[in-house]
Amino acid sequence: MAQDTVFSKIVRREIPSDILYQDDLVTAFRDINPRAPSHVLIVPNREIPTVNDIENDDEAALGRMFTVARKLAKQEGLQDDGYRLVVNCNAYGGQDVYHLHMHLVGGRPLGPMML
Ligand code: IU
Repeated sequence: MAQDTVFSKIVRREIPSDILYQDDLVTAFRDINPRAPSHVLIVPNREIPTVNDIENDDEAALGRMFTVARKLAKQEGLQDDGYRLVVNCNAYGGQDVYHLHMHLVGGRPLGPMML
């Protein structure tokens, strides 16, 4: 399947991005429109459009996203004050880019979830 979201292009380093981490399963880069002092996106290298499209074989990449989130939260100095991890799905979830991604957001009090 063709991989042509903007995030796939970032994963393949075809367009510039501030990549903080990359391995065989996931890539992490700074959000282009940060909503907090630290705002990093962690994506599986495979272009999974939404949470609805996750397959059993994706479990390793999805687990890696959390361990990378933990490492980057520490690297960004967020671990003691805390931070938020968010995954949006489809229109009502506020998803804009259809390549599954985890937001790592911190560096200021974030307040309650908008639910
Ligand atoms: P969402 O969960 O799909 O709504 O989040 C998409 C995020 O991707 C959003 O925070 C954008 O600022 C961010 N982003 C980016 O970092 N680089 C890009 O080229 C594009 C979107 I397009």
